Amino acid sequence: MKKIVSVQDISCYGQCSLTVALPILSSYGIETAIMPSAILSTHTSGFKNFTVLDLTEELFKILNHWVDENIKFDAIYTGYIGDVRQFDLVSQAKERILNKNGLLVVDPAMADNGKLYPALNEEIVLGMRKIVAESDITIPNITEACLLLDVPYRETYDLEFAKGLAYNIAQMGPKKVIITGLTVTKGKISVLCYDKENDEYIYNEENICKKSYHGTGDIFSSVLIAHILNGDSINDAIKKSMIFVIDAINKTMDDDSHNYGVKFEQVLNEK
Ligand code: PXL
Repeated sequence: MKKIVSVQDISCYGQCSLTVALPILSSYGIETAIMPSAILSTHTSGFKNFTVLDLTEELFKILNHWVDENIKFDAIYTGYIGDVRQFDLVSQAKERILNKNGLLVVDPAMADNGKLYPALNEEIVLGMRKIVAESDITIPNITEACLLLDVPYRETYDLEFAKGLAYNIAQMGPKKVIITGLTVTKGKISVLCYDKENDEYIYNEENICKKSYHGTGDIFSSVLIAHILNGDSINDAIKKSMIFVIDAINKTMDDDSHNYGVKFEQVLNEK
């Protein structure tokens, strides 16, 4: 049984970060530990006056205790990080609690639709660059890919532009760069992976969904990591993760009162 630790916040309400990563990874038979980076009343997109309790100092204590207990993981999966000190924590965790052939997977969850999330700033972008450089796999959306490379965000672009982003992020360090949320063909949503070890691009397209929702990036990353840890090829893992997210959106779209996240639980029950 594979063992993973996920470093991201608990948004107590809103179907994102740890409240989606934990159930999804567990349902795929992966033992999942957590390093809750902060506790927020809700996520920060679409809710006003959310509360935040930072847990940075606690995370260092948790790490030290796990080192004393000789606890190790097959993967570390990071998502939204709200405090710059936590980038060092991730680097230390890689050194101290990741198995020799373990994977550091960084979803640099910090921006969407051309904008940083409301509570974040440029220092977070710099920190994300540092842990992306140390990662084995990174999963930015197109906005995050532009921020990682300091390239101006564009609403329209072609596949060559996306390939350039993926290639250049791979030069920062990671072996695989998976860019999500691309629209290079009208009416389609796509994901592009650059696999540096095989010097190959893997491209998948699906029909676009009529609505977009918060938290779908976290769901995509969690399903993707589950498939990778369970031994699927990267292409199969990407395809299955795309279908999972699209199914979850389809199950949510007819409920106008449910606009803060998607009903991924129903997809989990059917798989
Ligand atoms: O889904 C990314 C995410 C995670 N955690 C928090 C967020 C966001 C996006 O806004 O605000 C707290």
